[in-house]
This record gives sequence, C-alpha cells and structure tokens, in this order.
Amino acid sequence: MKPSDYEVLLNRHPKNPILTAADWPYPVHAVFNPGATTLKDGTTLLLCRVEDRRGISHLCAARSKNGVDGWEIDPEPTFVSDPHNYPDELWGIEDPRITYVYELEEYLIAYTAFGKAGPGVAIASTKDFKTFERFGLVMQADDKDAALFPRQFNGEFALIHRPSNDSGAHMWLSFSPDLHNWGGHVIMLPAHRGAWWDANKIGLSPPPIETDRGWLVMYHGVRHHASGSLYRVGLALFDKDNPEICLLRGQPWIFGPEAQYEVTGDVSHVVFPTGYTVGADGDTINIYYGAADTSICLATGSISQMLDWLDRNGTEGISTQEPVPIA
Ligand code: BMA
Repeated sequence: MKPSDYEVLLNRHPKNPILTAADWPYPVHAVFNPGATTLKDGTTLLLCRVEDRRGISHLCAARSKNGVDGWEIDPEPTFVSDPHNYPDELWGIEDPRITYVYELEEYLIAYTAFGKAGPGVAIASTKDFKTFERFGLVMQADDKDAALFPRQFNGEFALIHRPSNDSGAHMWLSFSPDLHNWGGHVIMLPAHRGAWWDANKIGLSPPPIETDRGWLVMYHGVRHHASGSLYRVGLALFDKDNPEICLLRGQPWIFGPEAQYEVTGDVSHVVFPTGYTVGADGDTINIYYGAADTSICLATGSISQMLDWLDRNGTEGISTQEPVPIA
C-alpha cells in the first residue's frame, strides 16, 4: 500500500454490473437501487427498481443462489404502482428498502411513491414477494430514502426517512405503534454545511445494520457542483436501544463513484446503495447499489472492519454544526 492509498472498505465485484436492463425478460429502460434480503432457504432476493420506457418505475424481484449471478427474474413486474387506489403513486414507485421485522414475521418494504405532490414515503408488507399489502403513504412529500428497523423500540416501530423542508435535507427518525400513525419526529443525523462531501443533503442508504455495538448506518451525501450532483456514501453508528443517539460519525466518505459504470450513465457520478445481505460468518456484508441510475452492482466488505474504521475515523456526537436551511 502506497502512503497515498486510502483504506478500501467496500470491494467492487469483478462481475459488476451484475444486473442491467439487457438481462430483463421484458423491455425496460434501466434497473437500479434494489432492496435486498436473504430468504429462509438462503436465496438472495433483490427487489429492483425498474424504470420502464415511459420513465415510470415499478419493482421487480430477482433471485439468485449466490447473490452474484444466475438471477431468476420475475417474468412480469412484481409490484407496480396503483394510481387508481393510491394517487400518490401516479408516477411510479421507486427505491425499495426491505426489512424483515421479527415481531411480524414478515418483510416490510419502505419505498418512494411519486405523485403530484412530489416523492413521499409509502410502506407495504409481504411474506413471499408475490402478494403485497399496502399501508399507503406514511410520510407526505417531499420525503424519501426510508427504511424500517427490524426491531421495535419501547413497543414502537421506527422509520428512518429524509424529508426536504425549510430546515434542510437531513435524516429523521419517526415512531409508530401500528405502522399507520407516525410521530415523535426527530433529526437523527443532520447534513453538514459548507465544503463537506455530505453538506446540505444526505439520506439513508440501505436499512440500518444491527451489530453488537449498535446500529451501523450507511448514508449517502450529495455534493452539488457546477456540472451536477455527486453521490457518495458514509458511515455512522447509533445506540442499540435508542437510535436517536449518534455514537460515531465517520469523517471521510467510504465509497464514491470511480468505476466506469458509476461515472457514466443516465445520472453520472452516482453510487446509491439500497440493500445488503450478511454472509454466513455474520461479518461479510454484501452491498447492492444502483450505479449511475442505470445498473445494479455489488460491493463486499466486513462489518467488523467498518466498525474499526469508525473508531479511527469517526467523531463522537451528532454533529459539530447546527443544520441550516438549504439556500
Ligand atoms: C435520488 C433518488 C435516487 C437516485 C438519485 C440519483 O434523489 O431519486 O433514486 O438514484 O437521486 O439520481
């Protein structure tokens, strides 16, 4: 390692991109930003965001024994918007994040519903990724980048989400006794200000990762510059029993667009992780991400190495700066 080399936490799979529009069993424009989970029989399931050739997104399941190749993709869209009954889904559904909730013994999917008011957060549940029950819109527009925790806190479900409002675009936490009624809204992690890679606009990446030391949270930061937006990924750790408490926040980003399939595409310079699976050793983590809003990629890391990196590269506390409105 040269002195100038930085520590690599996520290693890109040599077969990237592992899924593209060309793999689909029906005509689509792009596939990206997949939710991910491991089914009971060990199969990796990706619930992919699929943008059709009108620009409207739906979700489609792809299953693989090894999580890398041999994908079996549903022959038709798996979960589509229902604008007749849910007008908030008029222009499609996007960016699903899957959480297996132990108390319910089912999967909850938090996704972006795109309607006339803008993007909002909706929830659906499923046991088999074949039939789905909708809870409808739970966070009004403008809000996205949401996922549920797999456990309850003091008898309540908890949702991470990212409203954009006069106070900025920060990560928030909300709580609910029944998944329908939400309250107790608090800022979980504010965007930095100024020149930081995660200044002004941040959002959750995959759902929170449960570790012995607390909730490991990957989040994206959006740097706006003259030629567009640059999406990179950072790390933070939150208290196991009270996820409002940020224990450590990494200073540098850990993963950014570098490969050709990340720097060119429909939206260049975007890496956008939305799902993960954990290997049988309990430490290997497979991160599934959208590359340039065009394809689906895989990068692999180690949870213990990420925690160790946070010890060396993180600062304590929620933020060194107060959030301010975005100009
Ligand atoms: C975000 C979301 C993602 C998208 C990203 C980059 O706001 O809409 O779906 O991947 O922008 O375009």
